Amino acid sequence: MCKDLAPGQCIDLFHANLSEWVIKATPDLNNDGKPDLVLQNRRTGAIATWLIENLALGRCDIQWQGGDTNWEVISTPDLNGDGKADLLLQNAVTGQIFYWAMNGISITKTGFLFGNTLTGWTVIK
Ligand SMILES: [Ca+2]
Ligand SMILES: [Ca+2]
Repeated sequence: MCKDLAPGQCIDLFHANLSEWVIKATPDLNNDGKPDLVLQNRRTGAIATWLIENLALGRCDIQWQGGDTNWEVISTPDLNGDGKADLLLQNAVTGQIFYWAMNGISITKTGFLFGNTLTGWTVIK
């Protein structure tokens, strides 16, 4: 699904339905010392990342097209210690916790941190 869109393409992509997208977090995805954007579509659950470069919108990517709104980006810790933020998602129904290891706007690895049902528990934001 990675498209690695140029800034102009990103603006076209988000402009069509900008009101559906919510900024979930502003982690430093590419370790340049500056925050970037993690957005989630409230209608579809789709997840996108968008680099900020020189106070302007840079490259972006739709990481997941969505289709299950139970999955929510809940935190963006650096899980593997490479200096780049990663994404933690939690399923609101099952409580399962899933990670995406990130290199900028590219996903390098994914997996469950906790794949069993974890009803009633949420990761503190
Ligand atoms: Ca950055
Ligand atoms: Ca990392």
